[in-house]
Amino acid sequence: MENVLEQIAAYKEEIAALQPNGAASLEEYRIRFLGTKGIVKALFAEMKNVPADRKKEFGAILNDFKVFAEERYDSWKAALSGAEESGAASDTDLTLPGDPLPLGSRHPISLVRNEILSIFRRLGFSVSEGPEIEDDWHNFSALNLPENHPARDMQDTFYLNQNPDWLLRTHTSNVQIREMQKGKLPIRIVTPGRVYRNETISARAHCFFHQVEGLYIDEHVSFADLKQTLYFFVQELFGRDVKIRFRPSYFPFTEPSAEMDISCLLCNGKGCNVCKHTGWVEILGCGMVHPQVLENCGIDSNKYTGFAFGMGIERITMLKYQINDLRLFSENDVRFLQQFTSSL
Ligand code: 2NL
Repeated sequence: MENVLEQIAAYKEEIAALQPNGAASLEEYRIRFLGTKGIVKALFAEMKNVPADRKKEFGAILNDFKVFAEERYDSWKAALSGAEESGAASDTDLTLPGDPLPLGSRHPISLVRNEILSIFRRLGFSVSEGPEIEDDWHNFSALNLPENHPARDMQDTFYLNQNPDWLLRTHTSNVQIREMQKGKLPIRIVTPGRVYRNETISARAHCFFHQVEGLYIDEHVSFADLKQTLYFFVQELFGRDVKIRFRPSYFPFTEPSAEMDISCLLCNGKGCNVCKHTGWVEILGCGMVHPQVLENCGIDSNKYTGFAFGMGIERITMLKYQINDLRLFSENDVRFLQQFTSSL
């Protein structure tokens, strides 16, 4: 009994001398003194060894000690959480404004591509993508480009050194060829993507650029469908007042073929530098898919017809934002890029 009382007095002194210095030591204290296997519990277990006539005295001392240990714990804990809330433990001034996170902007090519795709999606076209490294057949042969066609020339096409049958695609038609080969009809797709041509870099030419091509194949698709689709497209992109005209043209993969002009956005058709005083600017090439191209992909050209078109995104972006040098698109000068914002 006397031993236990001495022990209690020693614990009391020990607790009184403790300094709170963190949540970990607070928890250590709780476990040691107040836990289910802690000192307070153990002292209460001593009760059974105390002679009956001293139980009341011992019980009172023990209870005092328990209350003392608990109070120390509570005030220590309160001091700690108070320090956390007020930030007193660090020198951070929580009232200072935060560091701004600068928002990037989309590349103008991405903005215009997204706008183009969203217009065609509303017409029921779906978006399809494919490989930039392609074989000769999917890029050229299937499209009715004869073996000796100038577009296949080393000057225009990047061939891979490892295998001269492989090349960097020169248009996104390869995606449409692959879609046609799947044999699921009808087809109504637009194919955005980067394409490559071996050209000397200047204000008007680059070794890569971006295209959106479109393809619609079903029974009874006509040139009238092509005209209405493209007319709707340019009205959505450039506004209701835009006018269009078609000029006959030639592509090996379409027959008949045409180039489509829109009335000049800058001078409204009166004549300026952009339209070279003609009032019109070319924006895309198009035509009815050549029957041989359909047959090359296993589609019955007696049953099915289709139209196709292709446009350069850079060209349309330059028109829309009056940009006069293609190189700006690939130099990543933030002073140029920061000027473009949009929801798309
Ligand atoms: C242009 C002209 C064009 C096509 C692309 C095409 C694709 C298939 C079959 C038939 Cl798989 N045609 N694409 C048709 C006409 C013109 O692009 O000036 N592009 C920048």
